Amino acid sequence: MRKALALCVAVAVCIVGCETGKKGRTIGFSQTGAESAWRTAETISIREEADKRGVTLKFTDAQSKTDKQKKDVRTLVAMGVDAIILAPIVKTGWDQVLQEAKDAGIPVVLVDRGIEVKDESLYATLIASDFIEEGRMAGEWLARKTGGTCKIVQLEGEPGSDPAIDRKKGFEEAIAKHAGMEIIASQTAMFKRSEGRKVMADLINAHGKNIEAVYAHNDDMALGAIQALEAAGMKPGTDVIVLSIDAIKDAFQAMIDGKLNCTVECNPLLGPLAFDAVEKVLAGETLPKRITMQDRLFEPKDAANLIKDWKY
Ligand code: GZL
Repeated sequence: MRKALALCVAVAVCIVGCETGKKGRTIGFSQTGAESAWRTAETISIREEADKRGVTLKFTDAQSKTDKQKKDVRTLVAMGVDAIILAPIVKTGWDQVLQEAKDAGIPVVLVDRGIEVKDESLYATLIASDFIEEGRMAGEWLARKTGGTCKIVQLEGEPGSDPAIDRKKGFEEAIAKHAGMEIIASQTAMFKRSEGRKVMADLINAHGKNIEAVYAHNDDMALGAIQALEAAGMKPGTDVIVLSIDAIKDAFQAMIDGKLNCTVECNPLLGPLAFDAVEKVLAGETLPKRITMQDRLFEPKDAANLIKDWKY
């Protein structure tokens, strides 16, 4: 009898211990900031997944400042977290910081934006969309829509960021095949809606009715540009074609309202994949260097069906 009881107690202690051990993980998440609705959706996805898995999340918000983000990562390293999830504002300048994480035995999983480092062992994997493909899809759509003749203004994302660099590259490669497609102005609006409105107002003052299309690297800037076009008495979606990337719910609404003509998907709900990757790395598994999200292109005809159940 006593032996059976001792065995039960031992088994119970093991279950609690194992469960606690799994739930005892502390993971750092270095977020870029809160520059767009997309970013907010990504933050919610990571937080919700941490809660679901019983993980303690140490969240840092770089407020769109690269120097602060490097300090944030150093703080997480000093805390001795088990792993770091990093959404890097910019592509370059990460070698030293990530070497410190590696030296501390803390693996790094990149989400949503890539980096350029000399030693690729400094991060376990990158979970992100293919931004060149997103830009290409947008450019090819506009070429089809306009028959290959169009004067375009481009609203670019954060300078030096992976999506801004590659969405520009993909779009410009696609339109280069059409002699009649010309980018008459290209300026950053930092992925922000308010900046998109301000920059677009300036571009309207400079180029006016010469503008036939607006290509924005994200929906927030496109929605700001739509406000500026309307304030100038122009009709976004009809006089001026507007296209962008992210496919947030507000973009579907703008398509239903006839003000946005196209948006390319870029899924921000990366929490489950990010924590799957963290758990595999902590279990000693080697991951593929890149896990690429698949993106679709949406037009107004798609919006009404999708908007009701759309998650971000
Ligand atoms: C894409 C992400 C971009 C979004 C923007 O993975 O980095 O940053 O397209 C966000 O909306 O600000």
